[in-house]
Amino acid sequence: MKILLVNPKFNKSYRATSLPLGLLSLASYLKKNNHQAMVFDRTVEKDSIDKVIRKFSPDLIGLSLYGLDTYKDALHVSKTAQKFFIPVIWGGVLVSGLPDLALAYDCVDYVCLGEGEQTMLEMAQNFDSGQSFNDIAGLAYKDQGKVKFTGQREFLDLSKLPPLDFSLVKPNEYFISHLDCEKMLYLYTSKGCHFSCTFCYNNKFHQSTFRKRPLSHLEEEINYLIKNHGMDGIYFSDELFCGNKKDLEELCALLVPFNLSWGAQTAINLFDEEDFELMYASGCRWLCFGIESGSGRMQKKMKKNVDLERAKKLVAACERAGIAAITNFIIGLPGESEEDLLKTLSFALSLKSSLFNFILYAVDPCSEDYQRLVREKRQEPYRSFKALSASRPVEKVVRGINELNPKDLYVIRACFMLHTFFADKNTGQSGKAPFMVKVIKDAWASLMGAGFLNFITSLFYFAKVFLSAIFYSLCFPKTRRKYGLTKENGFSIF
Ligand code: B12
Ligand code: SF4
Repeated sequence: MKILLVNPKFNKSYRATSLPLGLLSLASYLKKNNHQAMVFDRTVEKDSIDKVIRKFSPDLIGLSLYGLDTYKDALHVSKTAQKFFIPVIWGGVLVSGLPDLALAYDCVDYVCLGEGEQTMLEMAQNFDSGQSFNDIAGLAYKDQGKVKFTGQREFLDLSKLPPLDFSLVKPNEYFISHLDCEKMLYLYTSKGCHFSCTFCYNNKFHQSTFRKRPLSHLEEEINYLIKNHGMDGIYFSDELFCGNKKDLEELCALLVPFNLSWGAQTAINLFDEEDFELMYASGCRWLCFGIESGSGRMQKKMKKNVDLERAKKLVAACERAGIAAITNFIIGLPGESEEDLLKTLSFALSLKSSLFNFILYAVDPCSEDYQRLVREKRQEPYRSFKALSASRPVEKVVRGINELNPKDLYVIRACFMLHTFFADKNTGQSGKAPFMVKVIKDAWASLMGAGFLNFITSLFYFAKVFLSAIFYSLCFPKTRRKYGLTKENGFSIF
């Protein structure tokens, strides 16, 4: 079977910052099993979809949706496929949680629920033997206007999958400069996470399972990417990076000889102080910790259960070891009170963290929160992707789920955004204002790589974000004082 796997565009100017690893994994598995798979990433390729379909002439077209911004382009591709009478399947985190919304479009024939390697392989095998797809586990499809599910698919043993075949994509298109490296790529060592935070998609998508990939596969991939493309850094995009000590020691031992800079996002509870030295010695230069809230009450409520006192010590130890600690907080959580928010701010300000990431809460359709809020009638069920995109402004998100003032949330986010942008704390190798330098470098790369028009659109986007951050951080001094975002606490640009 010939399968075209398409990564849809986000918007006109945005270039993907990551290889489409999900599609690449599907394509590598299909190729290993003697099917013809092509990955076409509309965020980097220029050819029209019409031209690609005519040239490759696929039997099936698959699209990956992991963010709302992609659904319009996914529709455009699917409608084009329909004109050629080619069946279309949508997959990815977003549609796995909302299959009926995807199937409401006429041009979408199937939705893959959860991971797709084995599902796609069985589709290809059934196609070749002339059988229908309707008894393949892990699918949703329409039957006389009704959505039908073919049943839950077992999780695959990841050693059954081949190493990612990077000859199917153009890795150079995805290099990013990040803190200490210029040619960083996203890779992953595992799938899923055994925790069950109520705001996260993992609970439903991975059913709180955690599976490791064979390290030999990762080693082969790194070797290939260094030798053929000069990769000099890795961002491990695992949900739960290095779930235990043994995994961490084995991974660090593997990474030492490559002499790369690397970083990861992970749960802070998993580490001890001495782990950071081991990680630093193998090239780790940044770690992104999901702390989410400084309120013990909220930690329990969202089943995150970070031990805040321990987290504080570990963040300091991480920085001492020369690794930039990037701490993530979510503000505007369901049931969050002003007292909780004040605790989060006071906790964040007490951290020895290099960089902060304050995210405004948005209900993930795949999460336990979504189910509960809909049940309690505090959240409208999502009825279409269009309605879902329209529900994003914070005023709408916050209304009904907590007692916070949306303006306060904007001010807090803006202050931390600027704080991080200008931060020049010593983070070992990272030098002065690493984020500001990075944004300037990215803008330059965008000018050189993607052309003048793209540069102007990106510049416009950055200017909008930047000016809005300046507005919120300058125009509400009372709010800033209320949350301690003052000069004395290091918010010196004001
Ligand atoms: C790298 C990454 C990105 C990259 C690009 C991702 C890409 N092109 O693949 C960047 C940085 C651009 C990005 C952006 C965003 N991301 Co992101 N991202 C990730 C991350 C860290 C890794 C994704 C990955 O590569 N996984 C590994 C591969 C193997 O798994 P996979 O992608 O899930 O693919 C499997 C299945 O989903 C399925 N599948 C996927 N596509 C298809 C297609 C078909 C046809 C089939 C059959 C199956 C199938 O099979 C694949 C193989 O098993 C995940 C978290 C995670 N660890 O998964 C978040 C994640 C996907 N992102 C998320 C979010 C929210 C976003 C943003 C909205 C953030 C923001 N506020 O801007 C944007 C959205 C982008 C947009 N504008 O639409 C959420 C999605 C939540 C949800 N329920 O939708 C996640 C899960 C993080 C989280 N924990 O909340 N992201
Ligand atoms: S937020 Fe992080 S720790 Fe919690 S379930 Fe999701 S991936 Fe796991």
